[in-house]
Amino acid sequence: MAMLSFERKYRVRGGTLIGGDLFDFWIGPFWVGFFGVTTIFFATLGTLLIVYGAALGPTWNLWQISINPPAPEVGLGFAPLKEGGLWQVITICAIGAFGSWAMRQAEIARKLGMGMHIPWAYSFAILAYVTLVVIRPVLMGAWANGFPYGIITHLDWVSNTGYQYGNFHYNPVHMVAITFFFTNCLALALHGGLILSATNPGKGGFVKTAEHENAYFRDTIGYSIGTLGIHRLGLFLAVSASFFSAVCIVISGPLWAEGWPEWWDWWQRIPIWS
Ligand code: 07D
Ligand code: 07D
Ligand code: U10
Repeated sequence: MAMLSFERKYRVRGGTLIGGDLFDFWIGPFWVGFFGVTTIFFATLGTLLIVYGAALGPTWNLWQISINPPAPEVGLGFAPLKEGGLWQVITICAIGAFGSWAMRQAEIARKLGMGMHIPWAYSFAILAYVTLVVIRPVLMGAWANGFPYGIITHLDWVSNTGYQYGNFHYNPVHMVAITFFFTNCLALALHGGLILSATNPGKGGFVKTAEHENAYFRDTIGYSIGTLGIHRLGLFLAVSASFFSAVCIVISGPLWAEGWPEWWDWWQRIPIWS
């Protein structure tokens, strides 16, 4: 692959955390690095195990393939490969691959002398996943509480788990997480719209500056968060969405085992009403 004009300047050795110069090279557009090798290792092994699980049957239909966690009786023990053991090893591979990817992001940030914002942000996605397949199952005493690895079956898991708590919409932390997701979407639409409207004015128009952008929002809502601020806000909203998602599911079961609508009974019992 051709080198882009800036790559000769930035593609230099150094900054690795592990492995020194050993893996400090590029293959095509990809920097390799120690954690690149561990990513490829875990991702390849995990994918091959999913294919093996699919080969065991009963279907090759991509949407219906499912690698299920062990039965509840297994508790937190090891299961035979064909009875949930595959799910356990694939989970280890997934955590290995996602963790390696975060470390790879950190090494590349170091190589370029940049901040650690991206690896930290991605770590919150990993946290949500680990909460679903490790932390909550451990707190509930069985791997069976993890979600199955299948395109349709993981949707069934979300629905079943939701209805297990009556109406999951009543989970107050689910409300907070959803609000962060929606706000994140609004903020990105506003930001994308604002940048395009200022910097891509169409034939014959003039490119506008940050002053125009600030003035636009001051005119509209009386306040502008600023050009750096909107990116801080975006990162905060996105990370908070993942964080409160992790919280909303980890409290379902370990902290609150009834229906979520019943949780709101405290509201009825406030003395002020009587
Ligand atoms: C666009 C970046 C690209 C990533 C993509 C995903 C695989 C899986 C595996 C055949 C935004 C690649 C997919 C590698 C193939 C096998 C075994 C990211 C972008 C394109 N889900 N989920 C999807 C995962 C959970 C839920 C789609 C992963 C939780 C609902 C895809 C995980 C809960 C809906 C997918 C995960 C949940 C989906 C699109 C891990 C709560 C949908 C994802 C590792 C979070 C939607 C058929 C997307 C859909 C969908 C992947 C976890 C709920 C298959 C990898 C258990 C309600 N999920 N998901 O675009 O169409 O993400 O489902 O935690 O409606 Mg899911
Ligand atoms: C877990 C993904 C991590 C991904 C990683 C990377 C690869 C590589 C490679 C492409 C967290 C994977 C990478 C595989 C791919 C290449 C090359 C992200 C994760 C590490 N809900 N609900 C949520 C809404 C209902 C229920 C979260 C809305 C019903 C349960 C979010 C609605 C019931 C759970 C959310 C709604 C119900 C959730 C999901 C509306 C069902 C969870 C986002 C409008 C009857 C889950 C931590 C998330 C959760 C969750 C939104 C409805 C049940 C806030 C908007 C009422 C059981 N729901 N929900 O967590 O919190 O992303 O998970 O109705 O477990 Mg809900
Ligand atoms: C943003 C931005 C901005 C930009 C931007 C962006 C945010 C203003 C300046 C970026 C945004 C975009 C480009 C927009 C689109 C992005 C999305 C919608 C997000 C979703 C992204 C995707 C869906 C794409 C996902 C693609 C991925 C993850 C790449 C997949 C590639 C790999 C898995 C390879 C990774 C490479 C590695 C790990 C290292 C190198 C390795 C190899 C090349 C392979 C060779 C292997 C080895 C050397 C190791 C040997 C292997 C071993 C030991 C394993 C063997 C094991 C066995 C079991 C066999 O704000 O600014 O503009 O652009």
